[in-house]
Amino acid sequence: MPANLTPQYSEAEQEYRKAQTPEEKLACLKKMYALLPKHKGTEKLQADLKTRMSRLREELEQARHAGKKGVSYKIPRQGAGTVMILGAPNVGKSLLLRRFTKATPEVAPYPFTTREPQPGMMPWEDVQVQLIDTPPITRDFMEGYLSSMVRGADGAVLMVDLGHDDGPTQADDVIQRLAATKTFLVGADRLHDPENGEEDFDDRIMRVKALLVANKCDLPGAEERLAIVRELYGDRYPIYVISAEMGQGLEELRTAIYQMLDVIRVYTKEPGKPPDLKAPFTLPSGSTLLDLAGLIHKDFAEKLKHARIWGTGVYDGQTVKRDHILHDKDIVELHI
Ligand SMILES: Nc1nc2c(ncn2[C@@H]2O[C@H](COP(=O)(O)OP(=O)(O)O)[C@@H](O)[C@H]2O)c(=O)[nH]1
Ligand SMILES: [Mg+2]
Repeated sequence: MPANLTPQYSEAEQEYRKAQTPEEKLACLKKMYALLPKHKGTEKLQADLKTRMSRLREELEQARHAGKKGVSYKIPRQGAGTVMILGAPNVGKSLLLRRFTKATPEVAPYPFTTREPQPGMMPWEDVQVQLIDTPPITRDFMEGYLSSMVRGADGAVLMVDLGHDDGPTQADDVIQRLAATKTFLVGADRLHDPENGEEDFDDRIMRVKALLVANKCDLPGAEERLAIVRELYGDRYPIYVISAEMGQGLEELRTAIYQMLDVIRVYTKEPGKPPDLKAPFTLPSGSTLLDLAGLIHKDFAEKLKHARIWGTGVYDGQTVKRDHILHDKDIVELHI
């Protein structure tokens, strides 16, 4: 340690040792540098402080760039599937989440109330679907993290405002914004359409099942605007007409959202015991007995010998093999 360092310098140095973040460290180093007597005896220390400061600046710069690209929200998947609620500002996304779930996002008559994605669980019969309310998408702006969230979801609800004249075209802005990130909202029947053609060779392209929800059907002029919506989107998406405010169409929509997931429910039972009818497993349609076993426990898939099934296409308690295709509401007794 060179001589004649001031007590202030030593204090600053102590602070530096305790600093937690790169920002704090940099601030302390700056202070130390300022307090350091500049003469030949401290030259080495001056150089050392400068090196450390420039390293920290680099580190902060990199973090800032990474941060810009990578603000992401990790919402753990829950329930039978995850469906994003998408749309322009003020179309009623947050109110829809309130209607279907216990979540309480802010609902307000001005745009950009919702800045962060907000999940909620929507009950449907004996299962739950995860809905995620999102910040608005406009021609000019979409939160950077949204496209990857949409790509990771099982489906999307694209909301259109029947309450004002821009509603129909605003929906197209949402579609285009996402398309610019190679994320395409498509009707379920187009998910694996051979006419998608060569697009299918581009592995950055992601198609996400969507249905279109025309909201605010209670407002004047809604009918005329609905006609435009049908004209513009009717051949691309199934259209559900609702009023989130008044409650029209909500139960049909609830069922449609669940059905969009294309899953089946399967109940399990242990030999000699009644089935657990409270907590079904959900699996993609077309899943086999082996898929179910793997979902319950990876050891189960290996050890599974056969199963008995009560349900569709079998007689009660029929013994089936591992590749048997399951149906909605089957009750399965696994034998390992
Ligand atoms: N008349 C009417 N107003 C609605 C309906 N749905 C939502 N709103 C209103 O539209 C405004 C925006 O709703 P909000 O859910 O915050 O929209 P978001 O920005 O898409 O989340 C609020 O004042 C709601 O009360 C509806 O079906 N009918
Ligand atoms: Mg909102």
